Amino acid sequence: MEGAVIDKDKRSARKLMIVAECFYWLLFIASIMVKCFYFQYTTKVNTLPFDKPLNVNMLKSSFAVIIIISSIIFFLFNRKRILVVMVADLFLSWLLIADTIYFRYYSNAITVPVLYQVGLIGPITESIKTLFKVKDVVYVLDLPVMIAGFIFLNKKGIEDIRIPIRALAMIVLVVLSTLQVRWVYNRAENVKFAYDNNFVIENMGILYFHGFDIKRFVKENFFEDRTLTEAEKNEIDNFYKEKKPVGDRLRGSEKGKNLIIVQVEALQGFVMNRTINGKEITPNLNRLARNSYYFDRIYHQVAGGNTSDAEFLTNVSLHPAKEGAVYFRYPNNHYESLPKVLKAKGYDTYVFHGFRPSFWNRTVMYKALGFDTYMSLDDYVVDEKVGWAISDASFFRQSLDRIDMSKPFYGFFITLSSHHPYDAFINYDFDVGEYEGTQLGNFLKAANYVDKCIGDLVQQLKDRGIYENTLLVIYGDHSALFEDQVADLTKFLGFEYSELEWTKIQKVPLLIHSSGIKDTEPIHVTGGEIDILPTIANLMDFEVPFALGKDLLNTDRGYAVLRNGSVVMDDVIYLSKTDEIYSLETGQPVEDEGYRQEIERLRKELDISDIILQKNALKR
Ligand code: GP9
Ligand code: MN
Repeated sequence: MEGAVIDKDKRSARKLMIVAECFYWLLFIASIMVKCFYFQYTTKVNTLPFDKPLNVNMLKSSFAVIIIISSIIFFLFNRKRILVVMVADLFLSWLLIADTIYFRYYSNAITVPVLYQVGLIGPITESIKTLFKVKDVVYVLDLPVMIAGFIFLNKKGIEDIRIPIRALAMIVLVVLSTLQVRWVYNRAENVKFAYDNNFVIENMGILYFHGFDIKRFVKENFFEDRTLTEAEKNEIDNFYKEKKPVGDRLRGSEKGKNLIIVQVEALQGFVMNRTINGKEITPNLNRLARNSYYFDRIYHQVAGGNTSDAEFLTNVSLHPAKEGAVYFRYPNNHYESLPKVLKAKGYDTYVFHGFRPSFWNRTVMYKALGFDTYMSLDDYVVDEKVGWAISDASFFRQSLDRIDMSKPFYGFFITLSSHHPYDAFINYDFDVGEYEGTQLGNFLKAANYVDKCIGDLVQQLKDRGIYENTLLVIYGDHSALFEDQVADLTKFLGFEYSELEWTKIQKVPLLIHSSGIKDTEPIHVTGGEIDILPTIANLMDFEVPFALGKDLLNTDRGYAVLRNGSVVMDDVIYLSKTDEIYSLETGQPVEDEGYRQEIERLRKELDISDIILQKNALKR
């Protein structure tokens, strides 16, 4: 009789424990879910309305990730599981608080590389107080209950659950949740994940993003051998030793001036000095080119990082990564760069780009490149919108306002309005005749617009009294039109499509202008974006021993090594796809051992650049 009563008591005590434990798990899942939800909106990664499909899917994915975490804890920890749930709650709350504060400052969530970039977190410690908002208390509201609950359950004794049951529960939940995550992933615009971490967060949720980031970091750092071997060290040293300057013509002719570099979005070379219906497409650039070192055979060398690769080529004079974007893959490397060199010479260094700062991982990468000031979309007043964001006209104006012109400065301006597919210019007033309504036509209008903005920029430099003392460099980042536009483009430019002809038009204009450069002829030497830095260094009289490019004004033989392995020289072109050399003049294949050897030697530049990136070799 007594035994039965004790049994009954035990059973009800056990039931109570099960209910209490279920409640504890639910509280954990619900709290983290609420905190994730709060994170997504307080950082404005996701925007209203709450019920739009993207937001609903983000929540589905977030929920699934929490279930995965919970099931793994349940399986692994048996009687310690409640302790681990509490620790997980504390840890995830801390992580989300850190993400929030960091995000309010940098418009990015914390990534693994950031964790050991103390320099980057440095300035934020000052502002943590100001960045913390009262409503962030959401992150800690559940903690007292979580801790008290743990003490209570622990005192009562946590029940042992057999492995098969735990394993079964975990497998079922992990499989279902993973399917849910995949489902959301497949519905997201996941190609964009390569450009911007915030797209991942927006579509998949912050917890998924951390998993994604850890996976990427582990792959990059533990599955790739990143130690520089003695042989590689020698290979790099020998390569640089052989790269001797050919001359010092114009050395220091622009010494001590301010430097403004304008990287123009999608400014492909063929628009220069060309008319349509009797009107110049780029009258300002054409005029400027006649008073500049104007290079008309510069090939873009970008790869998977597109715009960001062009920035990297210009400021570091290394090739971009073979795959993916160097800005995402190697933000932790040590770089020697144009901003660093000029900073050491007493210049203030600025980078300006009117788009979201997480795009191409710019916040992180501009620190690594050594820019003092980065003005991003967060810092501009979007008083005029064209295409993706602020218009180039307003962008130039507001950027110039930001510069302290009483000191020597380097300003790197990256424009945006003329971004593919150029729809923003459909109604723009510039007559493109038969190309009206086509993508090519819209691009020509975009080029005309950005040309006008550059004309205004030069006028503003004059009005602000810095024109005479500024070296102005302008170039396009990459091509404007893909092969889907080949029909219009071949008609417009009057050529017949072939791999060779297509490669030949992958050029961007490069103008180096200052008030002292007058009545010039175009310079036809072959080069690439990688050559911009050494060319400026000669004119401004500083050293860039780390640069892989050449000084375009002191070169006896032009060439450009493209990231796909093709090589363009002054007279021939080697196409990696066909492994053939062609004469640029006749388009006919050329078989010549001398060329082959020279091309092999030039292509070495890619290997050296790859080693430097993969092995962080400039750190030495
Ligand atoms: C966005 C801009 C465009 O910030 O740089 O990048 P893209 O799509 O040309 O690489
Ligand atoms: Mn671009």
